[in-house]
Amino acid sequence: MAVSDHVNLDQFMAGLKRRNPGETEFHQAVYEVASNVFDYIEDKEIYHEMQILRRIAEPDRIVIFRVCWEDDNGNIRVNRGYRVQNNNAIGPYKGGIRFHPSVNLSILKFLAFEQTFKNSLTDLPMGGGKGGADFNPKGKSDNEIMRFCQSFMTELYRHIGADIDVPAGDIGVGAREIGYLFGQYKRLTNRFTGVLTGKGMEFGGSPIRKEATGYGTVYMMDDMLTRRGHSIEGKTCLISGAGNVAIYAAEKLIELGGKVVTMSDSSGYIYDKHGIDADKLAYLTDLKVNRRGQLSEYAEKTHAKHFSSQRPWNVPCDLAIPCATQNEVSRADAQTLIRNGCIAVSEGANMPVEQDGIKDFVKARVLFAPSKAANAGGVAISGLEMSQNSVRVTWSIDELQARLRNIMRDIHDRCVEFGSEPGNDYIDYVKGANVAGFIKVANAMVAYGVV
Ligand code: NDP
Ligand code: 2IT
Repeated sequence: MAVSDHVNLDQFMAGLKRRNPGETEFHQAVYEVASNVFDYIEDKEIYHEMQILRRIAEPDRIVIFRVCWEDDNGNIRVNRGYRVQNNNAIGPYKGGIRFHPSVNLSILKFLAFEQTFKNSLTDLPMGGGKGGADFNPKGKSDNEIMRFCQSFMTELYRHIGADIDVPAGDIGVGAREIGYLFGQYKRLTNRFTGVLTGKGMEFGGSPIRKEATGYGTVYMMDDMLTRRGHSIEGKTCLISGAGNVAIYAAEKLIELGGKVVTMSDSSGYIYDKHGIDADKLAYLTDLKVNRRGQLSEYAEKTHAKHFSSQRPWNVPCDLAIPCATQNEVSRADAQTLIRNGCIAVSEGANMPVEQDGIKDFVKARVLFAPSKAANAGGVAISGLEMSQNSVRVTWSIDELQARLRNIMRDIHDRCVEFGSEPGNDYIDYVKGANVAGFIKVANAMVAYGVV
């Protein structure tokens, strides 16, 4: 095979931007990985020769489709559905589905690209994918949600399968939506298979799937702090978001003796200087998950303050766990956190901190766990849900708790292995996660030759 001329990072990024114009989130995610991987592969000719990074940054396949549905007033509504199948070198495509009005190709390509490395880090056999629609679930009735999910699956079912592509939840897609999607898949194919994860316990779901992402993000925080002789006990923590990831991050943080003083949603954030305890969190969970309300109502019922349309990052803290959405921590927010004494950040959401903000955290030696490592606990338990479905068994809660804890510890340790530099005791977890995630996918692609 001919040895190709090496392109440098700038040339690589210029090519990526030319081929994917205007897709800023996708550019951002690829740059973060490429800037570390280019250093790592400098003296490893095979990865250059085989154009591995260029190939991982070109999705295997993208499906875009119309989703037509009827609202409760009899109006015909039209949305756009997507599935980005990024890479299946180490297992079937795997990754969530997002329903949010902001969903577009750039966001789903960034998420599918990230997922490829995240899933590799779990050490389970899963490739990377992501899907969704620009559908806004807010204010819709249960029947409207059901009709939308059924219409979405009526196209998607052709492209997925237990050994092909296994979607799950993400923003706007929780237990209710997974139930409707799975029901429609089963009806269309007459097959009961593990084609989705995050299912209800009655129909093949796994214990602790709903808790796994939030718990895992806190385990990563715990492992980073422990390595430096600190602990979560007594630390003040800012959490953003009030959805699946945020709620279970808060639960675990409180259990480990931390004090959670903020949570947020699209209405703004709440600040509870006494700390959100288990009872208040139960009230908040009922408000957000069962009644689909807004955090302003939480503030009315407790002593918390509600700050409309603002994010929580100016509140003094020791720890920060962003769990809402991408780019919710700007560079200025990162600098405020550093100034206020924050010592560690664990990303529950996907890519919540802007690129320059990450650089500032690293420069200030703030412990920083990037999302592809910190929030991998969710997809790890999804991978174990697939295993359980394949052999038609359900493992115990204790078994899954122990596996989640071990998987997160292994991910932490692999980040340390690949993120250490001689003579520097600060671990670059971003580099560690990118390089460790890359190696397994890259080696599988080398083994397959040019495909
Ligand atoms: P949910 O829909 O359950 O919760 C999302 C929360 O974030 C809600 O409180 C929502 O507010 C808020 N939010 C979402 N978008 C915005 C926005 N643009 N501005 C302000 N607030 C916003 O989603 P998840 O908890 O599942 O996902 C949160 C993050 O975690 C995402 O980045 C997702 O990709 C990531 N993630 C999720 C995993 C999972 O297993 N679910 C696994 C790994 C990562 P409101 O309630 O008002 O809508
Ligand atoms: O971003 C993610 O890792 C998820 N939304 C979960 C994916 C999954 O397949 O469980």
